[in-house]
Amino acid sequence: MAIAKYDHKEIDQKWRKAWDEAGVYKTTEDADKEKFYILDMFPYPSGAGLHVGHPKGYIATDIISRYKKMKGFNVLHPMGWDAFGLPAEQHALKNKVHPSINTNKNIARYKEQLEKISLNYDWDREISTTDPEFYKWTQWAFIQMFKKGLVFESNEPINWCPSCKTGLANEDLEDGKCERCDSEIEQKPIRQWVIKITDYADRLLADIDKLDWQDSIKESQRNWIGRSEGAEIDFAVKGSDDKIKVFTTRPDTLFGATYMVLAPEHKLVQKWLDGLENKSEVEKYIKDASKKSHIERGDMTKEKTGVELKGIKAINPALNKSGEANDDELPIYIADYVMADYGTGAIMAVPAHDERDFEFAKKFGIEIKDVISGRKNKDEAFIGLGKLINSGKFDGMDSEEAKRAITEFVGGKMTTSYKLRDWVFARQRYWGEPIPLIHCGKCGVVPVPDDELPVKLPEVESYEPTGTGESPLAGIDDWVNVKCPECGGDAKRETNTMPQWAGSSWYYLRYIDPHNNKALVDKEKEAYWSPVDFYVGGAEHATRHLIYARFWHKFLYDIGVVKYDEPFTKLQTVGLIMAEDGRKMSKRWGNVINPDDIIDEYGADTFRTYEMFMGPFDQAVSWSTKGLTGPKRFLDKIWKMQEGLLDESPKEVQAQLHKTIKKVSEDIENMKYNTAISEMMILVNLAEKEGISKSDFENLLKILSPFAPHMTQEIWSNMGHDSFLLNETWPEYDESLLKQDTVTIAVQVNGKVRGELEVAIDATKEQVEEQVMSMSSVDKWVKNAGKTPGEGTVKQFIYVTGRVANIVVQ
Ligand code: ANZ
Ligand code: ZN
Repeated sequence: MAIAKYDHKEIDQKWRKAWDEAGVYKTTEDADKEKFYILDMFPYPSGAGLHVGHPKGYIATDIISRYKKMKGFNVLHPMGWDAFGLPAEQHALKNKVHPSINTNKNIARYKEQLEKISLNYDWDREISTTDPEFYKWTQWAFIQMFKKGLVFESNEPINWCPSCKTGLANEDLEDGKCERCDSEIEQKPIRQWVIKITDYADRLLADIDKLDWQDSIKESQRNWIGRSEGAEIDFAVKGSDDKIKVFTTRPDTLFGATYMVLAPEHKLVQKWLDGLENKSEVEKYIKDASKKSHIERGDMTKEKTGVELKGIKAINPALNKSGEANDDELPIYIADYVMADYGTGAIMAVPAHDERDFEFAKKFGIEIKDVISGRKNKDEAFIGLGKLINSGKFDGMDSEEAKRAITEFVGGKMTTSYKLRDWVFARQRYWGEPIPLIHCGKCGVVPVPDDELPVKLPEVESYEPTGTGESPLAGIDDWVNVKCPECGGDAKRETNTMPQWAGSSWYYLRYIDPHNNKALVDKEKEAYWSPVDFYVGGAEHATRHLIYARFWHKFLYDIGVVKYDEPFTKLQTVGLIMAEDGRKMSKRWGNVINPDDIIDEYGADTFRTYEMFMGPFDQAVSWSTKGLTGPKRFLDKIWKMQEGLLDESPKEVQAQLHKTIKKVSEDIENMKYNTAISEMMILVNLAEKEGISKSDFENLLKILSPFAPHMTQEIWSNMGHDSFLLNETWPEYDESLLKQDTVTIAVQVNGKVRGELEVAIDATKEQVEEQVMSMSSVDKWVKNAGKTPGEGTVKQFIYVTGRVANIVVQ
C-alpha cells in the first residue's frame, strides 16, 4: 500500500487537538524531577499580528523545552502578554475603542497565530500585565519599595515627549529622541515618582560576572551602569564664596587644569548671569544648548563649542596651595560637551591629557600644560597614566598614587560616579498600572493598604492625554477623591500611571504561581522553579528590560520574596529575520510575511524546521519563501521512509544515526539548530539509499520530533504506537558506534607534513578544507611557504579521502 501524501492541514489539526485534550503541555509541580524553566520575552500584542520573524525565538525555546521534557526534566515554558503602555493606548485612541477591548482582541489574534505553530505553552499559566489580578502585585511590589524608602517624588526637569505628552526615562530614548514617535525630547519639570535604582548600581554591576550571558549584552549593561571612580574637588571662585565642585577621574592631573567648564544648565551660571560682561552671548549659548540632544552633545566627533563667562575666574587649588598664587587663575567656560546630569555638572579641564579638553583648548587658545610625562605627539592629548611632571612636590609620583595624594592635598574626596540614572517611574497617561499612593493633606503620601489592592484603572470617557503634565485619571473625581487610609480624612489618589517596563520587570515570577491571590508567588514554588534557566529574546532589551528586571528581582530578594538574587541564569538573543529584500519586515515597506499563510501552504513542521535551518540562530538572516522547499523535501523524504523499513540498518546508517543523536542533542543545548538539521539531512539521505531499520527510524523520529512534532507524531502513530512522542524518552547514542566514525589525516603544506587532523570518515572535501584552514598551527606554514615569506596565498586544496590533505601555496 502506497503511503498517501502528507496532508498537513488535516494532520496538524488532528494532533493539535489530541495534545490539547490530553493536556500534554500542562506543567505540574514535581519535586522529584529536576526542573528546567525556559522563558521567552513575552510580546507586546500589537494590532498588526505576528510576522514570520516574531516566532523564531519561540520555536527555538519550544524545541529546547520538548527536548528537555524527553530528557526527563520537569519543564516550565509559559507565555503571556506585555500589554500596557503607549503603543496599546495610541492604537486604541486611533481606532476609538477602549484600550482593553483592543488589547484583548490583539491578544486573541496573537494566541491563535502561536497555536498554529504548536508551541507547547501551558496556557493555564498565561498572564497579562493588564490583568488586575496580575498588576495587583506590580502595585504591591511598588508599595514595598515605597516603604523601604526607594521611591521619591521629584519636580526635577525630566525627559518630556511633546507628542506622546508624557515624561520618559532615559531608557525610553533613542539617540536623544522619543523611542516611540521619534520626536525631539524636551527637558520639562513635572511632578513625578522616581525609583532609586542607583542604590542598586554596585550590585547590578558586580553580579553581571555571575551570569551566563553573551559578552556583548554584559558589556552593554556595564556601560549603561557606567561606574567611574574618581574624586570630587572644590575650586574657589575669585573674590566670592562660591565654590565649583568638579568630578574627575584624573585628580592626578590637577596641576595641568588650565580652565574650567560648567554645563550650560549649571545652577551657578544662572546665579552669575547678571554680573557677566557678556551676558547676552552666554544666554544665547544656553538656549541653543537646550535644543541639542544628549547624544549630539556627547558626540566626540563634533566640533567643540563654548563661551567664556567673562568677569569671573576660578582658582586652581593645587597651584594655589603650592604657593604659585600668581598662576592659579583659571578662565571659566560653559560648553555643551559637559552634561548637567553627570558627576557634578562641572569639570576641571586638562587639555594635555583629555581629548575633548585638548580640542577645546586648541580652538580657544587656552594653555596646554603637560603634567604626566609621555606626550610625544603634540597634536593630540596623552591620555595614559604615568609619572607626574610640573606638579610641584608630586613630581615623579605615579598617577595611581598621585590620585589619592593630590585629592587629599587639596581637601577633596574620592567618590564613585554612575551613568545610571534613577528610574523615572511615572507616566501621565491612561493605559498603565495606577500608582497606588494617596495624597493626604495631613499625613502626606500614604500607600494604599495591601487589602485594597489592586487599585483598578477606572473607566473613563476620555483617555486622551491632557498634555498638562497631569494624567487623564486626574479628571475622574469619584475615583480621585478617597479617604486617607491613615487618618480617614479627605485625600486624593495619585493619578500618574506606571511605565510600560513595570510589569515586565517581574512577570516571569508570576508564571510560577499565576493564580495565587495571597502572595506574588508562593515561596516553595519559587524556590523550586527559580531562577529562569534559559531566557531568549531580542537584543534590543540588553539594557532596559534586563536592567529593570534585575533590579526588581534584587529588591524582591532583599525583602525575602525570592530565593536567588539574579532572575535569569542564561540568556540568548535572537537574530532578526529580515524581509526578502534585506530590509526589516515592516508594514511601511510592504514586505511583511504572515506565518499563517506559510503554515497554510507548507504546514507548521516545514515552517518550524525552515526557521531553524535558515542560519546561525543569533544572526540576522533574510527570509526566502523559496528556501522553504529544502526543509519541505527533507520532511517529505522521512514521510515516505515509513514504508519498507528493514530489520536491521546497514552499519554505515547505524553509525550515522548515533552520530546524529549526539550532534542533535548537543546542538539543541547550544542553540545550533541549523547544524542539527543538516546532520539529520545527512542521515536521511544515507538512509534513503541504504535503508534503515524500524527501531533506528523510530529514534530518528524522536530526535526530529521537537522540530517537526506533527508529522513525526503521525508516523509514530502509523507505526502502531499509541503514546505521544513528547512523552517518550530521548534516545541515547552509543559511543562505541561513533568511534569508527572519524579518521586521522595528515595535513601538508606544499607536500610537507605540518600537522594532523581528525575528520569524519564521510566528510566532504569542503568540510575538511574548512577544518584545515581554521587550524592555527597550519597558518604560519601557509604564510611562509610561498615565494615571498609572510605573503603566501593558497592556490589549491587537495584532499585524498581519509588520508591526506595538501594545501598548495604560492
Ligand atoms: C579632569 C580630567 C583630566 C579628566 C584628564 C579626564 C582626563 P568617565 O570616565 O566617563 O566617568 N567629566 C566629568 N563630569 C562630566 C560631565 N558632567 N560632562 C562631561 N564630562 C565630564 O569620565 C569622567 C571624566 O569626564 C572626568 O575626569 C571629567 O574629565 C569628565 F586628563 O577630569 B576628567
Ligand atoms: Zn491622612
